[in-house]
Amino acid sequence: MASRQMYLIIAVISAVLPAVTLAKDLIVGGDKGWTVGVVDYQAWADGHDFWVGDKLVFNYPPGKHTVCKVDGVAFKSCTVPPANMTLTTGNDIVTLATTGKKWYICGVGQHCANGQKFSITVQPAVLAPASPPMGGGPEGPSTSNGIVTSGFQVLTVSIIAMAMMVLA
Ligand SMILES: [Cu+2]
Repeated sequence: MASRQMYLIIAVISAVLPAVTLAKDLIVGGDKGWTVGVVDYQAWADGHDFWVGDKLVFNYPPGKHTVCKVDGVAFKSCTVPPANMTLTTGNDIVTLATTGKKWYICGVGQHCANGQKFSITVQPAVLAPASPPMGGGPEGPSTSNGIVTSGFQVLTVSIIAMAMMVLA
């Protein structure tokens, strides 16, 4: 009986929580924006969680920088893709549509070589509510460290705890 109620609670939480986590806009570099020589973008990326449905916002004066999505090899070598694959508006919004590793660089001059680049790991929008809050997950993203415990996971645990108290 009790376990049946738990399943019901988990089902309800599964249905509700993804909506809570959707559509988060992340301003790359915060109020410094997308620039060169000022922000450690990898440190910025490592300090955030990225979920499917989130948006990356690149703010910069048009003409000063660009945004290129590249693969891991081009990321390392700072190889700039063709112009038609480059974003240039100065308010470029990239929706994270799929899970896995993504790499972004600036295509102007030596900016990438000078640190205007970062990689992220995008996680699935729906996280199994039963997974432990500090567990790191089966994917074990390289950016993961103990500091990054998302509010989402805290919320999940809180809701489960409250639900259990109500039914106790
Ligand atoms: Cu640049």
